[in-house]
Amino acid sequence: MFRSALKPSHTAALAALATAATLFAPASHAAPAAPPVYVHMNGANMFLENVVAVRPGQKVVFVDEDTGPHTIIGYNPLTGKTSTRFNGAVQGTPGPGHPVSTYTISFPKTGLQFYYCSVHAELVKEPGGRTVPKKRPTVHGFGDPMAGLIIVTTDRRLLAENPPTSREKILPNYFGG
Ligand SMILES: [Cu+2]
Repeated sequence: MFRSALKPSHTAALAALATAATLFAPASHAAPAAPPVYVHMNGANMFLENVVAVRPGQKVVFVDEDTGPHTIIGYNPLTGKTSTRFNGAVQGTPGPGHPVSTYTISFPKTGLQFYYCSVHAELVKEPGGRTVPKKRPTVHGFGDPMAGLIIVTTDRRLLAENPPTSREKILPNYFGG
């Protein structure tokens, strides 16, 4: 009884598998989805990997391993306009073993996506007309403003130049304050 009771469901499972195999067979020819590219915020009020390249649709994940909060806001250096879509915020973390706050975005088309952190940098229009991020005078850190660039491209050479840290979500050595 037990065995015969199992049989129909077993048969159904096999049929489902066969159907799934048929359905998904063409997908095996497609390239596997690229893993996310990670950009880390550390204790230096910087985006550690401040230039990365991704394919259209590939995820960029901003990871705050700092103790303080940051924002990630897209802007157009030609017009000075900030983006309403590319506009994220992340919270700080007490340190290793605690959860990290992340912000994920992807871009459907190729192009250049400039961004900055409005907590630690500000956008300034230069005399030539170009808008650039500058370090806020009160912010500790290096001379460079907290800003970065995402190159959305299908160029394999550019995609291969991402720093090794951009492949790991958590970097053990970059918790800061
Ligand atoms: Cu910041």
